[in-house]
Amino acid sequence: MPRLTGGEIVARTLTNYGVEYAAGIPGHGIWSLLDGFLQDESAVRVFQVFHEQSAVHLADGYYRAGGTPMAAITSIGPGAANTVMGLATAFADSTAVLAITGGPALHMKGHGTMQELERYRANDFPRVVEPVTKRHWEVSTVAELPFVLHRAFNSMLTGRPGPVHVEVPMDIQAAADDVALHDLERRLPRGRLHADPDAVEAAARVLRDARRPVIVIGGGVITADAAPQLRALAEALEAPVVTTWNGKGGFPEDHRLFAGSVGQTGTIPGNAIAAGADVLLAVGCRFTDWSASSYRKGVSFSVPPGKLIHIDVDPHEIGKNYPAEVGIVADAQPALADLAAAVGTVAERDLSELDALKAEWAEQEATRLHSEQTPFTSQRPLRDLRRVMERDGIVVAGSGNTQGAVKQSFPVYEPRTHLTSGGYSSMGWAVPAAIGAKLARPDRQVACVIGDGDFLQTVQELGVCVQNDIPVVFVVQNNAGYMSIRGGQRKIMDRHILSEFARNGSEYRVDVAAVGRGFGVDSVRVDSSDELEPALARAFASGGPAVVEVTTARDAAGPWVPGWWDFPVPAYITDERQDEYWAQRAEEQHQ
Ligand SMILES: Cc1ncc(C[n+]2csc(CCOP(=O)(O)OP(=O)(O)O)c2C)c(N)n1
Repeated sequence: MPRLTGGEIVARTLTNYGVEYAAGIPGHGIWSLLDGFLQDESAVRVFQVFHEQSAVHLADGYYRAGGTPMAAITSIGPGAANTVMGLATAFADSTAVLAITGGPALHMKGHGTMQELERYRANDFPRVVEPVTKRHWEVSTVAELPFVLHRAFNSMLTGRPGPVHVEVPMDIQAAADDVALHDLERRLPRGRLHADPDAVEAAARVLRDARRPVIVIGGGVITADAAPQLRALAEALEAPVVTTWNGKGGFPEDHRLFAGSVGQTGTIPGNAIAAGADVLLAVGCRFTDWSASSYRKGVSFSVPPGKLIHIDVDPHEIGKNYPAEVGIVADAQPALADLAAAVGTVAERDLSELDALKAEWAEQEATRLHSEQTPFTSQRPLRDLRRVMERDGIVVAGSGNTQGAVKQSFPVYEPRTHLTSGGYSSMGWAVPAAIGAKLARPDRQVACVIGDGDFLQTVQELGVCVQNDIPVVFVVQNNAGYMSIRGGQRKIMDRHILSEFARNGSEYRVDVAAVGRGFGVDSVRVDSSDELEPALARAFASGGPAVVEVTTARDAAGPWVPGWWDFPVPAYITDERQDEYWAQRAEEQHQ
């Protein structure tokens, strides 16, 4: 048995488990552990970021793009506390991230050591991560570290993945013990969780009798690498497919059966087709209010009277937001294959309604996609970006208008080519997540499409791209404010507070291209539509990181809103907006 310090154990274990990268910021609370990565036996490359939140987002983007985990490693106290946003974002969307943070030395715990919170309970940080992680551990001996690490990997990678946190006290990082390092393969289950055959048969019966079946897919299809099985089933059933935010990419958007996306910023055909289903097959989706139009009957879904077959690897999701005719707990890949085998091939369906809705939508979209107006619509830069990007390029969407516009108007064709922080919709996520995506898939083009507000929350990570030659193209839609928020405020309140960037009552617009140049990134601002496509093409051709700032309109630049989202109207507004809100709210089905 080798005699190893806590830091050496972590570095060697990550190496043995095939982890290629870690990201973080050093501090006194983690330096003994980070030092372990300097030994010859460690093959993990450690990146330094400018904010610990970004380290976690970067690992999150890496997992979403490539399907394997990386680690985020931070110091004690504030360094550790800065991971919370990253963990929450990863937890909401069920992505695997390993966060390792330092902790007070055990012999000092509770004495109020530097950066320790102890007024309520000694070393209280680990409790902060409880609601934002799948599991967390506080290590108390060197000898238990190998065990804790294989438990952490087992937890984050199996079933419904999620972020995990391990706190390693400073003395444990430095102390040594005789330990055996474990083989991860023997700590993970083999194969995938298959469905109960009776449940599959019950679902097949319902599907065989369906007149208007529709499949709705969420991020679970992508996590389970189940796109081929999904496509085979959809084609056998001739069932249209709709996607949630995180399901985008699970089905090729140029396929005849692709109907669109669902929810408030879904598409008209996506919502209409899904709401018209007599049988809805949901795979790896949790029916958030955003995707389900706040459960308003007939807007995105009609369950009941439609019957729901719900496949999810997490039993907790079955029956949560809609009653399931058949609930199937299984990994999407075998479940869809078994279901396809059980259903067989059904008679051809008339898809003329779907074709007509899609044609109508394409016509409506064309006005914004091809618009030459300046400042630009949100959609025009997307059109030009799609033209210059390869089919398998990865788009990472920021929060706000770009997130909805990408969902609606940037078609993708393969799993893991559309990344969005759907569930938590965190500003600050997209820049580091795009960097992580490029690390995971250096062979692919990666574009980060983002608003100025979101960009400015983690803009400093441009420096990570430059220091490490990571060629992400950042397409920054600069509308001088949080304009999606202003749009919502105006819709409900007819006025707004904050949201615009202003100085003495005039518009305040950050010179994003100059900021990019400040970090050493090739940066341009584009103000005319003729320049868009060439500028984007040049950005990819440069082979380095690039910022393309596009000046977008403050008004009418957002995505369409074909669905419904429940945001309450203040009681002092007593006009038709209040009546309309309550009328629509009365149509919501919460069960
Ligand atoms: C960390 C965080 N804070 C606040 C919000 C609420 N929010 C959602 S979108 C948005 C504005 C985004 O601004 P920008 O990136 O400029 O895009 P725009 O809305 O202008 O298209 C805000 C404040 C959020 N999602 N995340």
